[in-house]
Amino acid sequence: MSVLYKADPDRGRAWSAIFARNAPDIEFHVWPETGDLTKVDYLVAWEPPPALVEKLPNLKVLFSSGAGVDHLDFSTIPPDVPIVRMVEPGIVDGMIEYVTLAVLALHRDLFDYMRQQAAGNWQPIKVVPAAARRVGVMGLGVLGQAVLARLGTFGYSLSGWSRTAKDIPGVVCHAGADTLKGFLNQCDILICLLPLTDETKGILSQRTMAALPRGAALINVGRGAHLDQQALLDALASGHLSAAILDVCVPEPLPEAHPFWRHPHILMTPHIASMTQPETAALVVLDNIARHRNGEPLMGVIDRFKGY
Ligand code: NDP
Ligand code: OXD
Repeated sequence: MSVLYKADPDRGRAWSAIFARNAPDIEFHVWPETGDLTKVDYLVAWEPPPALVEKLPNLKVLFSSGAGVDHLDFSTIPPDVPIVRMVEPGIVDGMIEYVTLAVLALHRDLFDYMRQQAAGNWQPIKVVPAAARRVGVMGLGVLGQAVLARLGTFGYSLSGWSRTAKDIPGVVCHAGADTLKGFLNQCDILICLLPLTDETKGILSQRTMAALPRGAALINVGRGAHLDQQALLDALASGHLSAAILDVCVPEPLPEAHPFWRHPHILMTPHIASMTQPETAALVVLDNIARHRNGEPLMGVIDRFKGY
């Protein structure tokens, strides 16, 4: 039994130690050390080289080392090989922290206070009660729902949007493209936690931003390709949007001269909102390998047709 890990090498060493401790019968190889490729049963990967999968004739399951699977080219993965995305507590906790931080920063006007401090200006801004701040999440999956549950503890007025209908206590849920405008009309802070698919690419468009109330703010923790960058610059320039917090962009990193870098109303972070944590993720993959060996259903298998 052999596992090949092709993702962050530092974290790979931690994965290797966890496998050695918990499943010494499984060979664990951290890229670029691969062992005999014809013996690889399971691949754990982030952005694998395009030709890698065809060199693995005995591949049984492909595990994405992240929650998203948009970095994989499905056409290179044999149809009978399930693709499993990462659903693990470490990613969830990281995303809850990041989005909570971002919402609180926007809600409590930190952008304005940073500008005021730089200008030597001591000027209180009226505090908006949390119940009067409407926070909306696009994507009501594992991460969207976890984030909403935590935001609910602050008392925000919460809504969410997904492809299929949801019933989440304390959250006004909208489903489907026809409901998008109505959902956006009610979001003072919009959080994108969608997967990147053919349907969601470019969804943070001029039209989407125009549907938000004047002065709204955007948090993008989905993927950079969700966002129309020029539309954001235009919306900030006109004052229709007040601020954006972006953890993802295209390309990553942005070129040095890109206007986002020094924009006074944009805060960027280098795709760190949440990260797969070896301590929890390796155990989740081990559990899935055990399920596979026992002929049980795997957790987190994606639907290639939907793209997530
Ligand atoms: P899930 O697959 O659990 O949830 C995806 C959600 O998006 C579902 O609610 C789904 O709707 C909804 N959705 C998908 N397509 C559409 C559509 N066309 N219209 C409306 N809703 C749609 O994913 P996760 O919550 O685990 O992760 C979401 C994304 O977060 C990842 O794909 C990744 O891009 C990003 N991410 C970013 C990280 C970072 O550090 N910045 C870290 C981890 C993830 P339905 O429920 O109806 O199927
Ligand atoms: C992920 C990510 O998809 O880190 O897990 O973006």
